[in-house]
Amino acid sequence: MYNRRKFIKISAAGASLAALSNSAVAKAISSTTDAGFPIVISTWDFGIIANKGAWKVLSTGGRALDAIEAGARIPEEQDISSHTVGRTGLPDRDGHVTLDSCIMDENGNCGSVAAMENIAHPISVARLVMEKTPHVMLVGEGATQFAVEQGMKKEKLLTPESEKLWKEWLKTAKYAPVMNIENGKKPGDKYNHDTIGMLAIDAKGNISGGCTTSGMAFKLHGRVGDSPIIGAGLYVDNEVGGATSTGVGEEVIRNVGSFLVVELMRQGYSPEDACKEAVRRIIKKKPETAKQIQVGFLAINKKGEYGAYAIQSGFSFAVCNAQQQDLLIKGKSFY
Ligand code: SD4
Repeated sequence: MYNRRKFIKISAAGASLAALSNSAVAKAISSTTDAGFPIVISTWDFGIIANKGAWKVLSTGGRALDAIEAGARIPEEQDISSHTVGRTGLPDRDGHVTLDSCIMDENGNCGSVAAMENIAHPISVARLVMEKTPHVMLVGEGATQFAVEQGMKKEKLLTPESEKLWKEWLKTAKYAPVMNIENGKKPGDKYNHDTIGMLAIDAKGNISGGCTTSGMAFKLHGRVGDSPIIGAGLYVDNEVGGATSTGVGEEVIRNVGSFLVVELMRQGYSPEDACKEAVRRIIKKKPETAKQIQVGFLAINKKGEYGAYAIQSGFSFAVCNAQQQDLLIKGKSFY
């Protein structure tokens, strides 16, 4: 089924976001949007390139799960500007690039890898965990070993540029991973660390989601964020919708954020209102911390309506459907 109708109420145009991508149309959204399906939505500005990969699958009648994997692999492979996903991710405090990812399908199946090294495509390993093992999650060396056994290439991931940035950080930065504020940027914002979280609905109306990240830059070795945790960084219920998160994963885990968003949608909240309520709970529990960090949620419901909400301004998400392949929307925020 292609798009039935679309209601986008535009408020002020997001001029600063327009600069993020030449092809992107950046707009502030003031209501939920019914976009129908197939559709794919993804966090941050690099969601545009990920969506394009997913759209190749969705627009030809493919399955949402395949679209998620195809889309997430693009920033894992290519996004040399971000240093937050896959091959170009920044390392931990000790110089290891450790990757977190998970994936979930329309049947409630899920797979995940955490703190995995030397494999560039954690989203694909997460899918293999889901499909080829009786488990949900593999971590560290076990995840790498499994990936290699499945035929994936083991390689050094620390790029010369990431190594340089890490060495610079070692010289000056105090070790404080959650509050890793450099140059006035907030932890969890797009300058510090971003995750690509993706949600797709295919032509049959089935929902899948995935997320992939190198997590918090210069984190403690072994630190795992929300992105590979089902219910925190991602949750899909094919009867209701899906949600994913970005930002400081510790706060998302504490509030089981993505599960909460989906459960709120089950109770009748719109995607945007569900995301707003999940953000509100994070702020309510730790108001002072919340002022200093970014957390954002992105959600879609069974009808293809989508929405997002973040603690801080600056959160963006990308939308791709039959009408538009490169829409970039500015998420609303509390601050
Ligand atoms: C984490 N949530 O590891 C991820 C990183 C992220 O914007 O999304 N940053 O905590």
